[in-house]
Amino acid sequence: MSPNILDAFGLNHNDYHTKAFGSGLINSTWEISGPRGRYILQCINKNVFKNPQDIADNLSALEHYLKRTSPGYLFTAPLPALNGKLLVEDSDNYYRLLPFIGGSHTVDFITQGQQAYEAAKQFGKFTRLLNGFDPRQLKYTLPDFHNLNLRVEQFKAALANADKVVLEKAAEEIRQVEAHIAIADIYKKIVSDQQIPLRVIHHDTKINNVLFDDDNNGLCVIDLDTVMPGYYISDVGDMMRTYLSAANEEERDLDKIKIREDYFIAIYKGYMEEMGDVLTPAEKSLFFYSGKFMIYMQAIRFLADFLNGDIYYHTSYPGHNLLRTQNQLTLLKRYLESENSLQQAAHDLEKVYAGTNAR
Ligand code: GN1
Ligand code: MG
Repeated sequence: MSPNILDAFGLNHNDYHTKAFGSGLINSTWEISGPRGRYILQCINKNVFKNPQDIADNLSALEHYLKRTSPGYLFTAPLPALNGKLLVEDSDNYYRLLPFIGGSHTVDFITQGQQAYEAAKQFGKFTRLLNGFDPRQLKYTLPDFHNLNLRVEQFKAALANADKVVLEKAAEEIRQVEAHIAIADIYKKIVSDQQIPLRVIHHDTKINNVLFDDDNNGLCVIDLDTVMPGYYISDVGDMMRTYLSAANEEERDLDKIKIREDYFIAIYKGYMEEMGDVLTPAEKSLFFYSGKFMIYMQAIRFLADFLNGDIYYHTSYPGHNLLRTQNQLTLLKRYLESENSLQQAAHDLEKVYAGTNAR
């Protein structure tokens, strides 16, 4: 990052200390500290977000709405640069500056069911507070981001274009992805029958996108680039994908991938405490499916990137994306093995959370 970026935000780069912060696969983040306090600086990858102005427009619209309807809600909006714009550009990237919320912290590895509960509650709360906001007012910052139909098409295109050696290396993973295509067929039907409504959805519900206070209560959700119209199965599904197993998507020892049923229950409780009154019966019936949907889609995306020669996700060793694919396929397998007991747990909880008035 060039020091000019800080200057553009009115922070003299000689006075501010910069340190890497967090661990995203797409955007880079720094903590900036100096005379006027602490900030978060984020770099937005131009190759991924083709039109970052859409992000800024979405955030302004949401901030405006929430200020009026939920003034106490902590909404982490970016700070304007000296020229009044929310984004500063150099040749490769866009940058934005956010206030550092004092007394807050993020969590990189989820180690307690309580964290899953708090996070699910924050993601549920976000969508609930925006229930009166027409999602169609938002721009698609990443068009077709969680469109599983398109991800399947991209995977097929990658298959058609991949070279023979790569195809051989991934033969078993390709077979497994094809064997689970029914997961994509269900999605196709959900969309074509308009079974569930569009809502304001976060689309990146990893644990490090939640701010916690010093007592480990959830404060709010952050990293709002992918907030756009979507289906709730994206948010709940990505929580399943990233909270249920103690071993995350980078784990190479696949035996460590196990489903923690108590975390599933925690996600259910946290999310439904907020959204139990809002979701339709059709949406609720897809609660378990949401995990299949997101785990499968991530497996496909990692595999397509491997086949394409690692052009999208940051990789740090050869075969990294193939390993991630194996990891996600293992997670999917474990998740499906737990289906009966997880479905039962959701069913038992449904009576408790249907109609509880969200706070
Ligand atoms: C990317 O940048 P990060 O790590 O928050 C990706 C997500 C994937 C995730 C997998 C814009 O998120 O969709 O789930 O990697 N974001 C984008 O780790 O593609
Ligand atoms: Mg992120």
